[in-house]
Amino acid sequence: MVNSTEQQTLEDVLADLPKNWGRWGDDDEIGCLNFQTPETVMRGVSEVRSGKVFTLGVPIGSPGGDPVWPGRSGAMRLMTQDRSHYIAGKKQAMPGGLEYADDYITAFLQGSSQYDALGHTWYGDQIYNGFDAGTTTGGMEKCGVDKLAKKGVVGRGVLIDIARHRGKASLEKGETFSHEDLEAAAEAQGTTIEQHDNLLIRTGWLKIFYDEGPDAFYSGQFVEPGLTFSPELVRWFHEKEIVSLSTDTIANEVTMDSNTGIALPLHAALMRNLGVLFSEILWFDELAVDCAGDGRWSFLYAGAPINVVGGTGAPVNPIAVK
Ligand code: UVW
Repeated sequence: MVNSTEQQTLEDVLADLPKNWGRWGDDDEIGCLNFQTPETVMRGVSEVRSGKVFTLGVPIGSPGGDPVWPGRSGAMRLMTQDRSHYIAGKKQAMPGGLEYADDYITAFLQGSSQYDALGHTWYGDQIYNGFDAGTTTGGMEKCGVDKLAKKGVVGRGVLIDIARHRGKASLEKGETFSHEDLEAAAEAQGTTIEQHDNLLIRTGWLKIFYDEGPDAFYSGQFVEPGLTFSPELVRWFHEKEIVSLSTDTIANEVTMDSNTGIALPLHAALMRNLGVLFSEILWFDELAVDCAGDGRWSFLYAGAPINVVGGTGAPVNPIAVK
């Protein structure tokens, strides 16, 4: 338990826990994505039964705003030309009469459904695989999201609906769950979390943003519900060799670990030390309803972040095929 006078550090808490540094060589920048092979992709393909497709990305640039980590802002989309430009005589149709509309967005690369690059977070001056944290300066020289984009993430996906398991529309602020809760929910759902899976967890948290609005979502202290740190949980991820972790929250874990007083310890233990891919701000509601309907919670999962050179993360609209 935390000593109330002394702040524990990630160095203390994670010292004896597993790391995958060097496992795939000193140059590796894709971590647990190395577990993805033609065989694991085909294991995902073998889950397809009906051809039903679910897209898991949230809207980008919604008029009501997009859910983002406090301090970031949602995407802004701006038109550079549209029909009004032709009417005003500012643009001429192309030879033959073709006209077109154009726009651009300004957006945090972490500000919508996205994959984090493996170098996105660190402690102790080193990012994943021991690269110097200085390599993040001015752009991700190492472990940028482009490295993940080139390979893409494809394989068996399994959805664990913790909110449904607990009989709630949404988990509450700061509500936690462990790997044991994931296993219990999987058993209740009649599914299994397997080696090399892409693990999707539904908490219902983003529903609050979309159903009740940003004021309700951000009211009071920002403490999302989510997975909570324990040494056993880190070992469970290590043994399961989970490729990617995706949730319908902004940061994939409870914001503040109440036992240690450490913020976002799983970004350190799982992403930085094990190389587990993090994908955040996803939408699982329609998929969850369908899974509850047919009792099948596993599917082919496919997601590739857009290929932003040196990016700390990048948007993705993953697809589940049942
Ligand atoms: C932070 O970087 C704080 O969180 P996220 O991984 O959600 O972008």
